Amino acid sequence: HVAQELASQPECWRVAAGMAQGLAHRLPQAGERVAVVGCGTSYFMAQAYASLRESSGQGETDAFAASEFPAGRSYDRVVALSRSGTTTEVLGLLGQLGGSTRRTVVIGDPDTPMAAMADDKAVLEFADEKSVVQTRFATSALTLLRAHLGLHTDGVVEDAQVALSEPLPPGLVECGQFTFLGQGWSAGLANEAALKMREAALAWTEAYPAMEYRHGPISISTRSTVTWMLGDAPAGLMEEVHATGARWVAGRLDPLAELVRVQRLALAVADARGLDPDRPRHLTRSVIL
Ligand code: F1P
Repeated sequence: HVAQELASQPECWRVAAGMAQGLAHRLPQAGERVAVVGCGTSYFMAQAYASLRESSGQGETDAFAASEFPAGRSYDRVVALSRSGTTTEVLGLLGQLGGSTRRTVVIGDPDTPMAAMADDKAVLEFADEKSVVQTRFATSALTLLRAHLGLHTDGVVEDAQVALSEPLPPGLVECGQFTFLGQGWSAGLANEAALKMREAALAWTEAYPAMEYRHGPISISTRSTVTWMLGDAPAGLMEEVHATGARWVAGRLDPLAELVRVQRLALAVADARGLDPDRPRHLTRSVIL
């Protein structure tokens, strides 16, 4: 399933971006104080969206893993991202919020407990997935939210098509360790890139905000490390990474489309290791306590 779902992302993103206007009144309004929450992949998309919204000047926006929401903190609106609509920590949090907080959910399935608890819903049924390992739901949810912010997303669908059709850089599959770096909103995408490599390929991966990598983590870098920068690299970082002997991969595409390239790498590494990405070890499609 995951290979087919991954490949459908350009079309899903086109649909998601096209829904933004019609859903505008159900999504965060300019000036609201917003918290965005989720678990796993959905949390990393929350990080990316929070950074985009805050930097676009539309209002203070914090991202939390649903289990780490600070008790007692009040927001105008909490936006929960969840493909399944059933994840325990998200449901628990939505149930605890005070009446003055608006609950907004971005979900894949309308017929779920999360949908029933929400004041506002954005349902992306077309992007729902059979796989355990998430690809298109998460990226489509982020595309909807990005388009709702009015950010320039022309070209992202085309970039995703390029990401699907171009060969991956040669030799990556044999590498022993994968580090993903991002800055601003792409720091959340770097976290998601690392998670894909773990879930699908059981690979040793790490992820950092780009400049943080210099403050200790770079000590593990060797000739068998791949360091993949999602988005523009801070000046001088590539040279520092090269000096460790590591391979540097720079993203030319929109960072969300770069994530598609990493999803493909995760499947390629899984294949090389004899793993079935449709049966990831120890994982379930929805994590319920
Ligand atoms: C999120 C989640 C992730 C995990 C895996 C399956 O669920 O459980 O934590 O990484 O990809 O999905 P959801 O709340 O988005 O359904």
